[in-house]
Amino acid sequence: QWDPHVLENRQAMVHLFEWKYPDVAKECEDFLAPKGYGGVQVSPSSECVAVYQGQVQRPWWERYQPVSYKISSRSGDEGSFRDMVARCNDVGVRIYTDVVLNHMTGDHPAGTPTTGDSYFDSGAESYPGVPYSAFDFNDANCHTASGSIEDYSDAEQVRNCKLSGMKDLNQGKDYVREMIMEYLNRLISYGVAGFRVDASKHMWPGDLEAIFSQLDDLSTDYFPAGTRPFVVFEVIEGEWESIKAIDYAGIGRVTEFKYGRELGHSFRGFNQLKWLRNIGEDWGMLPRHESLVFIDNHDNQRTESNGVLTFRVDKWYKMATAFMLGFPYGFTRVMSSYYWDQYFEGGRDINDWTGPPQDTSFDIISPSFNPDGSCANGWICEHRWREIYNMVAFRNVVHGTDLNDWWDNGNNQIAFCRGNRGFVAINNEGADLKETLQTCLAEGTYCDVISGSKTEAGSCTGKSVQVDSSGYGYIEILNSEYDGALAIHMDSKL
Ligand code: AAO
Repeated sequence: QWDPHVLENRQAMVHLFEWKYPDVAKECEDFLAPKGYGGVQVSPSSECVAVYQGQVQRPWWERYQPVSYKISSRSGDEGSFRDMVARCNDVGVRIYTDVVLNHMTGDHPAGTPTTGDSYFDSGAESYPGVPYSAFDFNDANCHTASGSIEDYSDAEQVRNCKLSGMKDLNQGKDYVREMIMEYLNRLISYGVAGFRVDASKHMWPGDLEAIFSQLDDLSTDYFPAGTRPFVVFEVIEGEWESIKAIDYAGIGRVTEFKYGRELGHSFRGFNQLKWLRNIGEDWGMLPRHESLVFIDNHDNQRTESNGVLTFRVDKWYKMATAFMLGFPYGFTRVMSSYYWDQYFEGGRDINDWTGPPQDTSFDIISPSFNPDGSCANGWICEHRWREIYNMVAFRNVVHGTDLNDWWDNGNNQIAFCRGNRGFVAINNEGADLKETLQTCLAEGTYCDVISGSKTEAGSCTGKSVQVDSSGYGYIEILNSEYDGALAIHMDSKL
């Protein structure tokens, strides 16, 4: 349940946030497989509430309020979901579905529309599309005055009370477990490789273990017999809270939020890059084989945009991503976003609800692509930025090696090797980096995959590095350059 079941030479996944399933399928074929991405996290597929609340018209977050486990959302229906899974698997790209199992909807007036054909009555806690009724919820087990979580330091409340007022399912009940397992097994039968389990912190590890240990093995249409589903539990470990990410690591991987936050902190200049040498377990993070890491996710790119790095600070973002993809810690997830206009009031972006690019009938608009492969019409597609997809290839090439030959200037210029297969340098100093460094690579000329790419004809569209017979090469990253990193590897040899 820790293994993402990617192909051996594909060691990163991408979160195609709010993409439609036919677009994901096409992206697997046209871009992800050729560039070496191993898998895709897709937004929740279950039927959910369709939110129209004043200014807030079809926010992205409606998908975190399910009304049933039918596959029916703005990303597509059951048919398009199945087609996507098949087409991605056919080109060796895995699909991981975001699943919302902790709760159903918040309070909505009677007659509120859904993304499918199910009716629901939040007041009566009636969700006939599953079906769930009031008996299936945790109300009797929650003892706060409001019925919602009031104190995050109290694990009992966090798990038995409502998260943001949403009806909290009791996963301790056999019936609820059965409904959830039927849903997850259905997704498995279609060929998904695993799940991102939303709001896991708000469910008891024992209940999750009961559910996830009894699920079917993955479909033998695509995986060897006896393969267990990959599971990543979303747990945001709060410094002052009693619930720890490690509490969930015994049943699957866990999101390691500290990693992206620490990188944000470092690249923004609050901590010298030289300290990153041993980021990971030594910094109190999860064991690397149990953690999923990312620079930002769909939540904190909205709520912590002064802390974590996002596409809006692109130079730092690409440097931090290069570090993450170059560094041997955790299974890596690349975020792929869409653009929205921020508007801050009282320190909060009041537009943070804004949904994906959509037409006047609120249907999601497919991304379009510029001649250079980048996305247009509102989609950011960080995963299509050269500096990022070339570092995914780097990670694939160096997979199986550890870190060696770390160098730093005592401050914000760093470099390191991955075995004798790859070398990365990063300059976040207010000054040029001009050093002759050990690259650990065989003698030859290498194409820097950050400033350019190695072409099919074998030339380089960016800078190149000359490596001598003892592995040394002259490395230059000027402060004025567009990108603050440089990376070369075995396969970028010219
Ligand atoms: C919407 C409306 C609400 C309304 C509700 C019901 O916005 O006003 O009441 O509907 O009608 C998303 C949106 C929500 C939305 C919801 C449902 O974000 O705004 O509510 O869909 O439509 C906690 C959870 C974590 C959760 C996160 C957002 O633990 O699981 O909140 N993430 C997932 C999804 C997310 C989704 C849901 C769950 C719900 O990724 O998209 O919500 O399905 C602290 C706590 C964390 C807590 C955060 C944020 O974290 O520790 O547990 O996460 O605060 O509240 C430091 C601290 C750390 C702190 C962090 C804050 O670093 O160390 O402790 O900063 O960023």
